[in-house]
Amino acid sequence: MTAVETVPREELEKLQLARLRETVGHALKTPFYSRRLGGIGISRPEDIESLEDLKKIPYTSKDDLRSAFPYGMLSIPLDDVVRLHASSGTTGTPTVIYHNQHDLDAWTALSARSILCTGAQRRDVFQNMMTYGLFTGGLGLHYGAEAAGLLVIPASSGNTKRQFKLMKDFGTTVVHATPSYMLHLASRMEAEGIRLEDLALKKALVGAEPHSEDIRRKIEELFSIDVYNSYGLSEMNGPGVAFECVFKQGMHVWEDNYIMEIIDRESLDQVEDGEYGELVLTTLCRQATPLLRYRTRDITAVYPDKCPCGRTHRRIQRFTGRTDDMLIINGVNVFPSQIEEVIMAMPEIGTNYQIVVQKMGALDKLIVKTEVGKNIFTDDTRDLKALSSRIAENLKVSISINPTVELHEPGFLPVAEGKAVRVLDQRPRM
Ligand code: ADP
Ligand code: K
Ligand code: ZN
Repeated sequence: MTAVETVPREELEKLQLARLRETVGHALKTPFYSRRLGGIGISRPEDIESLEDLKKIPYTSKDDLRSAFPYGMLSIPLDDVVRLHASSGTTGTPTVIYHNQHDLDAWTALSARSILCTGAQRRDVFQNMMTYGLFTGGLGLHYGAEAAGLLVIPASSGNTKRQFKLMKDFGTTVVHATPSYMLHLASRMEAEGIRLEDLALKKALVGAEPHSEDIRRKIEELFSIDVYNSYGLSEMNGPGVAFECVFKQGMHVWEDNYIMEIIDRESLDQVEDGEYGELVLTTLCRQATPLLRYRTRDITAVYPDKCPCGRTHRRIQRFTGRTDDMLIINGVNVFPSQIEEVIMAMPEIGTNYQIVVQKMGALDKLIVKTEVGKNIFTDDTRDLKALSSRIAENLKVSISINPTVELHEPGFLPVAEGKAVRVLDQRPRM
């Protein structure tokens, strides 16, 4: 355990204040924040006198990030940027986070800390089954696991057969995946001829999507392993924002790297520890894209008591939902507005559509139903097939998910009375 994980709260707050000032200094170099902070009389880091002063700063939203696209929130010269990650915006414009080497090193240290916090060790073999790429799930913990000295298998997501083979061949002891993928693996085990004894699995780190305590227990029983909850979001780097320790009672938010606030979703005022509200985070160790009071839209509560592990960084509860309409489909974030944008851009398609999300086995399935002109429904189904694959391709480009597309005659879908019910999330409630 690193010393900062158990630092007394008073010292932790001093460190937060010093780092908040630095962060405000970086933020002032961005067009977006120089305007915003200037508007409330903050023009130098020293204008932040105490942590209380953070409350003067307006919240930052995903829309702010989008409106600053591409470089409005960048605080350093492009020459010094070494990587970017992007996640879906509410429409076609993604939200982009830039990193310099300092930022990546800080993130690596955090994800190494997170992995070690679950009791993983140098001798562990870590199979990373999260997607590598613009998503942060893959690369985020990859570098952390290497820095922590584990043997990393950069398997990326999908291809169940190969995942099992890698696990068997290299004696994988720790995996990183979405909880639904873990359940999917379990359901495929018998068909793939894998017995539990063939595997050396001890732990799974799961995140990127909401899941219940029951799901955790189910995965633990199916594989006879320990499962730890992992939270992150691209805007705050990615995985490594909050992680469970071996006590598995909530996730420690790494408060030396983030200032955490929980706010009432209506009044936007801070709630007491123990009460549920929206998580708001401020980066403390990021130079290229500092974010002040970022509204995550994720709903959680702080555990009021101390963790038996001795860490002083506060823990948060499992997330109970979001304050916006974002869907999480197999760990991938999708806004209904992104789907609408794709559909509306295709002249062959009418204006009525429906988005259905279901469970197919352990995994999520996205079905997009649209109405098209009657004249396309002839005995020759080639046009229909071509159109639905074109819609599916366009959606895949926009949301990185392969949907099932259903085309229907005009009048098939329910007509909207008042507010249209366009999204049917039919997955079981957790
Ligand atoms: P990641 O690849 O780490 O999931 P994204 O930016 O794609 O990052 O998605 C972040 C969002 O995913 C969060 O805002 C939250 O809604 C959801 N999420 C991530 N981890 C968890 C978790 N452990 N439990 C519930 N939801 C989570
Ligand atoms: K996600
Ligand atoms: Zn703990």
